Amino acid sequence: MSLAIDVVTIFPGMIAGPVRDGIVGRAVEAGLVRIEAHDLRDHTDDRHRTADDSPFGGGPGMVMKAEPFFRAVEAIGGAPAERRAVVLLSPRGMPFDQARAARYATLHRLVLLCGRYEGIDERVCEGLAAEEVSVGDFVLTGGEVAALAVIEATVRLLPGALGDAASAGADSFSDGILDFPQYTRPAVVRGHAVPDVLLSGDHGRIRRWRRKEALRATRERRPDLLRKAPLSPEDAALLVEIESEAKVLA
Ligand code: JF5
Repeated sequence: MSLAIDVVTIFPGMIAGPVRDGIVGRAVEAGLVRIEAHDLRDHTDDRHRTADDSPFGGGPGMVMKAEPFFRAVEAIGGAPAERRAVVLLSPRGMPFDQARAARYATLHRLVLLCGRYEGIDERVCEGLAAEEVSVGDFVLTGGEVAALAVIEATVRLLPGALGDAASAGADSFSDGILDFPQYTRPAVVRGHAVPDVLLSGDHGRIRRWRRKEALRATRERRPDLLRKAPLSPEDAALLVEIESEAKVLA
């Protein structure tokens, strides 16, 4: 049984276009995943197809009404609860990460709900047992771009989605730290040379250099990841080197 992804949105075109391209489009073509965007307004019940209303308790802006989301998800239909997730994209959500993408890639059904304005009536989350998820600490104008990020991160993990050359196992985050830097021809670009070690043909030295630069980037940019990552005794030794190099520069 393959994965089906259903997106509920007032802008289905924001999803339908992007999922035709690239790795995701190819996975759809290959039958690894079905992706459908549903217009929330098809599940409203007034002449104006109203999807929002003013907030109880007052305040600025509008809140998305609950009932159209309930109807949309009922129309989508189910899968066994342990093989399905309903996910609401919002800056209030739990952080989306590689582990969550890996879990979504094991499901039969993933339902993504896109909010806009000041948010979605809280009873949608309660009533549909939805998990509220955020793709980062910033505010978008709607959940659609966040839903696309979840779709990409999930679909590329489906068996067969990446060519045999590429592999999801070799990415940033597959071992909890950032990737090492990459270089390609020519050997000098606008006066900037490739590190000599990468031209040496010495695969032991290259492996060690890459691990060290991955650790250096993680220490510099994402010290939070470094504290959680499973580090070997060799990693610890490389970090000591990096630390003393950083002191010299300081
Ligand atoms: C949204 C209310 C949803 O801005 C986001 C978002 C940021 N990270 N992950 C999702 O979603 C749109 C904005 C305001 C609900």
